[in-house]
Amino acid sequence: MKNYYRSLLTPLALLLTAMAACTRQENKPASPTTPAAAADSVAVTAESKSHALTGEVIAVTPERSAVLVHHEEIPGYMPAMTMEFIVTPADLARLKEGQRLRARLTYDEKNELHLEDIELIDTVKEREVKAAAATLRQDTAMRGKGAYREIGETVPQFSLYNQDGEVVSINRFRGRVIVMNFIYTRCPIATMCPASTLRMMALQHAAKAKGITDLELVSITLDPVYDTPSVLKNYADVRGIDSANFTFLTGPENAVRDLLHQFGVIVEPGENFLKHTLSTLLIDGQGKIIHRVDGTTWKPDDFLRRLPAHPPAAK
Ligand SMILES: [Cu+2]
Repeated sequence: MKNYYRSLLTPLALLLTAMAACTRQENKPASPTTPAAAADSVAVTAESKSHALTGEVIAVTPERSAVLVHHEEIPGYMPAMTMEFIVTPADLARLKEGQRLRARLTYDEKNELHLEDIELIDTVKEREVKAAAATLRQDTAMRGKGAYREIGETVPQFSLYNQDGEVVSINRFRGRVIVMNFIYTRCPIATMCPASTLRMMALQHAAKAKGITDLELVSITLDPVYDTPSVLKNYADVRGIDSANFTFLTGPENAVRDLLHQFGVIVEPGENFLKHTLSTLLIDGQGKIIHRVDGTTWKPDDFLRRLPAHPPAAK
């Protein structure tokens, strides 16, 4: 583990130097003298002119192409408040008072506020996901220092949203073998999340070619605020991912944080970047972790060989 971190120090230092050179704001990178903090680091260089927002429609004002929304706190940016936002004509036509929504807050050239990528929140589903997050929170807190799930242990219970906005509980995959990893869609380092997704796709194709029908690929986002279901759907679509047995999951920040904790994935948010480690896990049909590889070196073939007994290959 230590060597693994250390081997990443040089690319990290190069990356951070490059970032400092090309961003206007000075980011304060983690000191490269602390190996744990300097784990697989990546940068999100996207302008901070876009923020994830969750709120409730208070009024629709077509004459101004706007909606009045009471939004929740936007961490690190703005407290909860009621504000007017410009929306597209299509959104204007479908939005109604009392609806809960998730959207991206952006500014135009005139510094007017807009809401984009609006997703209506199903309050029944939201309650289910929040309840599961509360249970997970309790479980993580109770386990304390023992929260990390070792090989041989069972995965925690959780419910998140998939790329179609459906609530997916881990129990849905009972009886099926899961290969799980953790990524985020804006990861700019080709050898990190993008490569991990390509390997998941390669594994999916290889398993299909071998006639394996009980495999599920699950990618949980490290960046749930940005990676909403529609962002994940777009990520899957542009890569031509077959979603039949490849699920992307997102959900409340606290739930994702607890899962990362239990699965031993480290994420450290910076001002404009996320630093994170990578882990890929193999979970059997009873929810038991049977193999894991930390870092970027996992091989689809290795996981394919380790899949537990599966139906005979189609001839
Ligand atoms: Cu990444």
